[in-house]
Amino acid sequence: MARTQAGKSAVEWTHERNLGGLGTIGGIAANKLAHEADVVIGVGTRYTDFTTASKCLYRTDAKFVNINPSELQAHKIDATPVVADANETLTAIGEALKKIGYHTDAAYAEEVAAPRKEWFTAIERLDNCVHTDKASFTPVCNDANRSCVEKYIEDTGCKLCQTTVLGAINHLIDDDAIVCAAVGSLPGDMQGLWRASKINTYHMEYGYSCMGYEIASALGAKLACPDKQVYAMCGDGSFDMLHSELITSVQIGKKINVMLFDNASFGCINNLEIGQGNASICTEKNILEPGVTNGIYKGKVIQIDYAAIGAAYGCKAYTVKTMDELKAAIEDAKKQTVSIVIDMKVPPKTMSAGYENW
Ligand SMILES: Cc1ncc(C[n+]2csc(CCOP(=O)(O)OP(=O)(O)O)c2C)c(N)n1
Ligand SMILES: [Mg+2]
Repeated sequence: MARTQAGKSAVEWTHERNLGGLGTIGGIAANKLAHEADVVIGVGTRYTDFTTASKCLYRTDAKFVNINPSELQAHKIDATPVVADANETLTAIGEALKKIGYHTDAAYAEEVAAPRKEWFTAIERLDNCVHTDKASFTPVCNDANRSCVEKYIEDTGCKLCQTTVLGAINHLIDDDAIVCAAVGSLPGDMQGLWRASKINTYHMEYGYSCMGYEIASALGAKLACPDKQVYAMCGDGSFDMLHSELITSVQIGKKINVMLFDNASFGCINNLEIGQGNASICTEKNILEPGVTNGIYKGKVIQIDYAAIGAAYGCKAYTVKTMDELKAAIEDAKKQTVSIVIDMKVPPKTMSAGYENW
């Protein structure tokens, strides 16, 4: 059982057949099995490009069965279409299998359990990345612009790794809290690493990668589920582009929590830029040095006080530079009734990298 971004919290992560997120930004376990699958049953999926890794995720002779109430979606990827409600269809299939006494054989169960374990190991490692010193630290995205990590640490004094912060948030917020995200490096981190303990607690915009959807969607989730804590997982670039619903949330008294990962860059775009052999042009938030005209910004890292921005809007705001500060901020934020901004300073290149499928 592998999950798309939209289906992420349809099944709890603790389910023994749950292999986590799949696709271009998915995790190791789901992608490994997807490569080998002879039959793929798509439940409600639209097979977006990220889910199929531009169709290279699957065997060329794999057969597809698509259960989807939309005929258009059910016919995608040359599938055998089942135009029907997913719940009713899966219940009917379950009953039919029960009648013939079908169960997963032990060898196949083992085949599924092994990569699941591998997924846990990857999560464990990324939950615990610590920067001690340059010589002993290898960032997860260890590319030709690797020196931006130490530059960030030198200019800001902050060195919490992004995946470690995300893992801590996963542990610290309530199990039934709703997390929203949209763009940047966070959808990849969350598709690969986020553990959704309860159903319907994960909302990701990942059809169009729409910057600025994080905070707007968090307010929408809060209106739909007023009793839940809602967290917008947001990059600095996305926050810069659009966060006006934060003001609306204050205005209408609907509390949302903005978890702002400030790596002072369009981090994922910088990774792609460098990965394609380019120079780092216009994707790092450094000051432009006098006389430089080639678009390469190598002056001091711009340190934006996002907590001050949040406070100016009337939010309760926190700046986080250490793990203790993160824990204290999340716990204190739970007690507040007004919207929250937690400005977390994380060096670039400390997000997760791709697994098996780009
Ligand atoms: C409206 C819009 N403009 C541009 C892009 C291209 N784009 C995707 S991610 C990204 C940078 C996001 O930066 P940030 O939010 O700081 O996330 P990070 O990668 O640093 O985690 C850009 C420019 C987009 N997806 N949507
Ligand atoms: Mg960023």
